[in-house]
Amino acid sequence: MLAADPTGEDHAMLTAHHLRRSQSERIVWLCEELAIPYTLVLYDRQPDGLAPPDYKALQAFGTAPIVTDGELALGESGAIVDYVTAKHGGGRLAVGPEAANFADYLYWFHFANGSMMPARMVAMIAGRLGLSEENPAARALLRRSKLAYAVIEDRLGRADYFAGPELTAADIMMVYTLTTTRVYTPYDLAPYPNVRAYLQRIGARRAYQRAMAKAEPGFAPLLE
Ligand SMILES: N[C@@H](CCC(=O)N[C@@H](CS)C(=O)NCC(=O)O)C(=O)O
Repeated sequence: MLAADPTGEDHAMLTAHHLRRSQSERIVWLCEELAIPYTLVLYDRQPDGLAPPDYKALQAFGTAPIVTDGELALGESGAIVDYVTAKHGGGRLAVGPEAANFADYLYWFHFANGSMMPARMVAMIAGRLGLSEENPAARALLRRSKLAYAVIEDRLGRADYFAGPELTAADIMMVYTLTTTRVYTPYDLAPYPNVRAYLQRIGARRAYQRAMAKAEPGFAPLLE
């Protein structure tokens, strides 16, 4: 999957290690949006859902996503997105402090894994433990998912993309939390028309289509 780089920079060593149905789809999508050369390696989850030993061996914590770049093995979605945009993307898709939407960009970029993913994880664990909103402790925890969807719905009623009128790396971080995460914790998007319209905009992007076709062949992205 290596291609000639029009900037002449050496990106040939950047490898996105994608664990199927995981947050590492973000990195494939990012590389496609930036149109940078990269190598893609796919890994299947083990029966227990964990990454296989060869994935774990890439980096100390061993969770997806991981990229390798020469001698470097880097984990954590946010760190990787920042690294790839800065080091290989010439800063494209990032928003700097000079921009009026800098704070929005930072907020939504970090909301993805700082608030939304934990809320979805809590919902997943509650579901696996058979806890519903009938349980007072679970109700308090599950409220966070609802609140997260409510603030996202409000945001997407005021802007086409999370940071403003253009797609940014904040969207790269957020989209997984609204799509593939629903494989593990289904969530009815019917009450959220702005979220549904946003996901249609994302699904229409050629880079997103290419990324999902390469990263998740045979899997229809959860855009509805
Ligand atoms: N905060 C981390 C979370 C990484 C994470 O939990 N990844 C999951 C996939 S979505 C994983 O690797 N699961 C398999 C495993 O733990 O072996 C990040 O964004 O990189």
